Amino acid sequence: MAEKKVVDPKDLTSCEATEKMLVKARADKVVISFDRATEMKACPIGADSACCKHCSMGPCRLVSKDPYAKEGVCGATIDTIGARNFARMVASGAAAHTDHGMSMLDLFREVVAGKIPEYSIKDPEKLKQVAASVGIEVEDREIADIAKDLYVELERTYTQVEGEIPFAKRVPPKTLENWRKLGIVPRGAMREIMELMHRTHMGVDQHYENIVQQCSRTALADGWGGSMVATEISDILFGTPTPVAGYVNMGVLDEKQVNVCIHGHEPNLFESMLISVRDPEMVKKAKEAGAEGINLVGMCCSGAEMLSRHGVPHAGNFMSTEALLVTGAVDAMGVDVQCIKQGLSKVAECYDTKLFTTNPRCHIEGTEHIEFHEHKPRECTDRIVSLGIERFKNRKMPVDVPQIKNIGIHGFSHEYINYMLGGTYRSSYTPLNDNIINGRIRGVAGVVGCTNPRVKQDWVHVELVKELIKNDVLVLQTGCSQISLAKAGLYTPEAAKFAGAGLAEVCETVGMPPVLGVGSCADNSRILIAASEMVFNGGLGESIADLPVAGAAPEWMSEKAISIGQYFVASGVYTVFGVTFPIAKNTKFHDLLFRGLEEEQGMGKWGFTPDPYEMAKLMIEHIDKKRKALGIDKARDRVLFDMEARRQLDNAV
Ligand code: NFS
Ligand code: SF4
Repeated sequence: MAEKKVVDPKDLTSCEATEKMLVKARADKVVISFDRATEMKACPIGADSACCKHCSMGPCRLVSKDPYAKEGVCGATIDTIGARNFARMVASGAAAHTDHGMSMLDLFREVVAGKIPEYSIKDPEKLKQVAASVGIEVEDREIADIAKDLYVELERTYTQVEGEIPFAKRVPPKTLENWRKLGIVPRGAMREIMELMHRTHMGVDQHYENIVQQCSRTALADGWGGSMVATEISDILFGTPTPVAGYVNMGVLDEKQVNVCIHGHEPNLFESMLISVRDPEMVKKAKEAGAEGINLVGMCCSGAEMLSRHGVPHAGNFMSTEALLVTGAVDAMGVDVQCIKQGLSKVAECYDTKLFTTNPRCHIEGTEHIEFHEHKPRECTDRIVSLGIERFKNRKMPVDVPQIKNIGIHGFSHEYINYMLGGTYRSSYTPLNDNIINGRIRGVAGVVGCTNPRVKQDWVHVELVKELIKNDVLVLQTGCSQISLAKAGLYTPEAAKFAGAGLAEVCETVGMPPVLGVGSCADNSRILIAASEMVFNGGLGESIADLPVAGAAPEWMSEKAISIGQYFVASGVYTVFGVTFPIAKNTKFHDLLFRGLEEEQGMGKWGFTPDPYEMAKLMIEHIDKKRKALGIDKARDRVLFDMEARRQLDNAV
């Protein structure tokens, strides 16, 4: 039998805590996804999406080295096959976000109808703002009436058969005009996703350009639809984030307390859990079991959302979820939907952690299911806590928690950025625009997305972001990427020292970190809104495509990331992905995504490189290209000269 390949943990992750737990897992003979990734050689044909199994005349494999050498049995070319596979990723990713958003809207409807006493409208101001933005009358009206109207209006985001979705009203007019010209303003998400699935069925759409058009429309139904509704409704129900200090990393686990972890994407499960762990009865029970208290921590996106909204400690991102259980310190873990590795089930069993699925959409074979019912939310969360307390009392496993935690400031919603920059009386994006125009800030980048065992965990995120801020690019972040940088200590105002002189000056004046965390992946919609505000404020062009901005998902892995990428591109943003890009090079389809969409359709375009320095270079070059087109490239030269001149003066003294 061949020797198993063992990779040095240092090459698999730059997260010290995760590395320690990987070493421990190996010693304990427990396999986690880092080692499964080494064992599983990625299929090179699949990696390029050069295969099709859409019908049983196949599966058909085209050789990606010479993509036009062969065709599928039905005659499908590489462009059709590649575009169809890509489209299905968009459809699945968009479905995940929009189904999540629809759950939030279901919750909102029930809260407004007074059927869930546990929740209420926490942010009536935001309710009014959102309602007004979609044309609902808000003056002199009861909150409950506005809320009812808003529900009806936002439901169209999903169900509308004809016409534009409500949040199309928030899109800068020039951008919207372009979408209308291209026929990609979304109708309801259900319709767009259904049509995309139909078109990618065997023998339907066999023109890659036409498939890509529906990809854009579907992805926009996610970004400006489902995801945006998820964000706005969560803010209305649970509060709009404002900066809050919070800890990240595995050191947030506390050996002396009952550790409860929530991992997934739906804030309602987490919000209810927060109420459960604070219930004096529950705390009493924990103390009777010998614990000092109950310690609630988050992981992945709902974790990032709770960190941003309430400062709830965050234990780690996607590639740390199994590793966290290896500590032996997690007494109970509740998961809902998305990015939940099936492997957690076995690891939980090995370390005697109580693992529970809670959402009817997500069961795991061999894992106990305690359903979370939105009308009786605490039934589920109380039970998870009780079983966690039970496990604490009978802890059998040795506990080994890496004592590493990092403080940072999180929770920069679009509303707060507005306020922070402009102050209460003149809250606006004008100061941001001014600082971009005068060149102190070169541009804005969104760095988001997953971690992936095919690359060294966190490393690509951290190196990329450091490179960007060093070059005066302000970085907005969400999801697992936000956690990577928080672990690297970039979420403190002091991290301004890593920034270039211009950006550092702005950060110091405003007292903000050079990297702003805005929440979960669904909260990427906040970045879209920020981009629109930059357009509305003036001086930086008329459409999102004119802005000196760029996006990246350097360690992406999920189909959701592809949907996000496509909606950023369709919105006008140059978006660079790392790890691998799931289409064959040297094809017409590739050329369309990587060039044509920008040059021929006035959108953004895709980019790819696994290398963080190259990625930063591509993004900065794009930002500079846009600055030049706006005629503000000279301003920046002057600022740089000023800085240099100042330094020379300093040296002379
Ligand atoms: Ni986004 Fe969140 Fe993380 Fe990636 Fe998964 S948790 S929705 S998909 S892995 S950032
Ligand atoms: Fe092959 Fe065409 Fe069937 Fe795909 S749809 S499996 S390319 S025959």
